Order: sequence, then C-alpha cells, then structure tokens
Amino acid sequence: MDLTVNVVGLGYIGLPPALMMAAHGVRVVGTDYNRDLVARLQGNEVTFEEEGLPDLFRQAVENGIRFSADYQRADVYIVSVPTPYNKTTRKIDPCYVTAAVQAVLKVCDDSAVIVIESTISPGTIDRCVRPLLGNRPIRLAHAPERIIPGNMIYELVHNSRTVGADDPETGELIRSVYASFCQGEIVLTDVRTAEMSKVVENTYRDINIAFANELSHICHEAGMDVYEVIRIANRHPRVNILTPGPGVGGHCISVDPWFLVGDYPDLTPLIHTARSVNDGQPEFILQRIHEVMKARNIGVTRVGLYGLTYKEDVDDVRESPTLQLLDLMDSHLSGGLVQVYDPFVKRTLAPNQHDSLASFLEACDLVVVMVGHSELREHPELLDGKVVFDTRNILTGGNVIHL
Ligand code: SAJ
Repeated sequence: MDLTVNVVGLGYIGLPPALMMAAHGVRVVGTDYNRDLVARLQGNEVTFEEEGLPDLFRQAVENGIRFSADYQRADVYIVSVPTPYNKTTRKIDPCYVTAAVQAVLKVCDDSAVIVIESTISPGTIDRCVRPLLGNRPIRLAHAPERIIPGNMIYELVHNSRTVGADDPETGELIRSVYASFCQGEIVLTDVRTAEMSKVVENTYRDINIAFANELSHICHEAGMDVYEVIRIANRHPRVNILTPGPGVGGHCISVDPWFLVGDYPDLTPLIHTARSVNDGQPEFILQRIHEVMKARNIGVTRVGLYGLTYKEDVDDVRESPTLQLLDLMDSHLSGGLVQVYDPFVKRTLAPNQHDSLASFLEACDLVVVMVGHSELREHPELLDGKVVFDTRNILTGGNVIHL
C-alpha cells in the first residue's frame, strides 16, 4: 500500500494498531506530544504490558516504523488520544482530540483523511472537529477501536470493525488501511452512526454487568450463591448473564455510558441507573468486608486488598474498583490502614502498598481478592491459611467467602 499513515497518540489504544499496520507493511509514523514517551519508544521500550506486544513491536521496528514528537505530512492520520469526560456535566471533553486535529491541520495537505479512533460521544465530529477544517476539503472518518486490554493483539486482527466516513470513496480508502491487518468484517457507515454504535456497545456491557452486580445484592440478602443462580439461568438458550464483581473500572465502560446520559438526560433512566449500580459496587464490597471482619474478628490493619488494576493481567489502574474502594475507606478513616498489593503495579498508589506478595501475606489475615490475576488463578495455594473474600469467584475452599 503506497500510503503514509501518521498515528497520533501512542498510548494503550494508538500504539497497538500503529505497530500492527507497520508489521503488515504499511509506512507508519507514530506521533505523540509526550516527548518522554516518544524517546522511550525510540529506545525500543515497550511502554505497557500486553501479551504479544513485544513481538509485534520488534516486527514493526524491523519494518521501519518511526516515532516522533513532531506531526508528520501523511496521507492518512489516525487520531487515538484520550477523551476524558467532565464529571459534573457528564459530557465529553474533546480537548485532546481537537488539539491533535489542530496540530495535524498545520502539516497536512488538503487531500489528507483524518480518522478519529478515540471513543467520542455521538455528534462530536460534526460539533467539534469539522468546524476546525474551515473551507479545506480534508475528509473525516471515525473508526472506533474495539480491542479489549488483555487480548488486544488477537482482537485487533480478528474483531470486526466499523468505519464511518464522509463518503463511500473515503470509507473504502480507510477500509483498505485497516484491511492490511484486520481479518474481521469492516463495516462502512456514516460518521454519526459509527460514533453512536461504539458508545452503545460499551453501554450495553455496562448495563449487563450492572444486572449481574444487582443480582449479587439480591442473592446475598436471600442467602444464596449468585454464581450458581447465574450458571443455571445461563443454561437457558436466550439468557447470558455476565459476572458480578467488585465494580466496573477501566477508561471505557465506566465512562462511555455517561456520554449518552450527559447528552440525553431525559431519555436515559436505564443507562443512568446501571452506571449508579456499578459505581456503587465498591460500597457493597466495603460493607461485605466489614461483615467478614466482624464474623472472623479481624482488625482493619490485618486486611489486605489483592489487586489494584481494573481487571486481571493488565497494568491499567484507571477507574479501578480497588482505588474506588480505597477512596471510600479514606472517608471512613481506614483507607491508610489496609494492606495493598498488585503484581502488575510498581508505582506506589496507596499507603501500605507492598512490593512483594510474601510481605503482603505476612501482613494480613483477611485477603480480599479484588482482581483475579493469573498468579492466584494458577496458584490458589498461595492463600492457604488466610481468610479469603473472593470478589472475582476464582478460588474455592473452606476459608473462601464469595460475593
Ligand atoms: N467486568 C465485570 N463483570 C463482567 C465483565 C467485566 O465486573 O462480566 C468488569 C471488569 O472487571 C472491568 C470492567 O468490567 O473492571 C470492564 O472490563 P471489560 O473487560 O468488560 O472491558 P474493557 O473496559 O477492558 O474493554 C471494553 C470492551 N468493550 C466491550 O466489551 C463492549 C472493549 O472491546 C473496548 O474496546 C474497550 O472497552 C474500549 O476501549 O472501549
């Protein structure tokens, strides 16, 4: 393919497709305004943990991928920058997207196509990006990412994806860029439908996790095993209930539904309630911890939270249920007293955070499993002799208490 692609934003979402395209023979330059990040990538450092990423990185480097802090002249730009939301208005804050597009506009030709990969609330491109073009005939597209942290490389290749474009010709061009590596179906549509369908996908999952979490409350009250109830209900051919847990973290599912609530407050009672149920789950966990502490006569300083990331086997702590729980504990003046450990997190994020499992276990009698990292799945005997409150349903045994 005789095109140059400039991927703008080299974080969790931008780096994998940049590497993937380069590994499949596309001429790629990766740009990030964070010069430190660019320097690390230029030094061949794989900047986050993800299975298969180091190999992919090597292939991309062999094929000549370049990293630069300067925006490039290219045929296609793929913008993968963060899209935070305003916690008060519940609306998207598009500042990183608009800043990236403004930077691209300074260097690009009028024949360029700018693709937004970042998740954005429906209407953002027309409202905030298109006006930046002025009278220039630059074309826009939206190709929202769908990869799941923990299985990114496989999903990049095998998932179906959506390309929303201004016209069919642009859609086909962008489809050909993604088809360089994507074996899934690439569906063409318009920009607004692509924006809406992405947010709808994550909202669907949030609502379904909320249902599972609500069932955990009902079953606890009824003295029943929620996992057994779900296991049996899921034998029905049209029922597929998700798994209750300590809450919903990550920067996607816990954020995107708010875009719809923020823009359509009168039309989203279900979505709003589901968000509130999932945001309230750490509070349910706190209440359950107190019950276990009381029943087993364990003091707060001997309680340990295992896992700080938002889910298993990733190093991402954004919106993590454990951090939400620690915030809640802080308001009860006990946050600084519990022990904390995560094998994937080296930065210190909490007082009493241990850097080894051995010292963590030494310090606690009750282990609250907040994240089901493989370490525990593969070696459940590590927790022998402890009282375990397992919020992820990965362990069994006489001393294990479930949700
Ligand atoms: N969780 C549960 N119970 C479940 C499933 C998940 O409590 O049954 C929790 C997880 O532990 C985690 C949170 O929900 O805290 C979200 O995890 P996840 O694995 O469901 O999803 P993410 O946030 O890692 O990735 C999602 C994916 N979206 C969908 O599955 C619809 C992914 O495909 C998207 O690319 C990604 O959001 C994104 O970037 O938008």
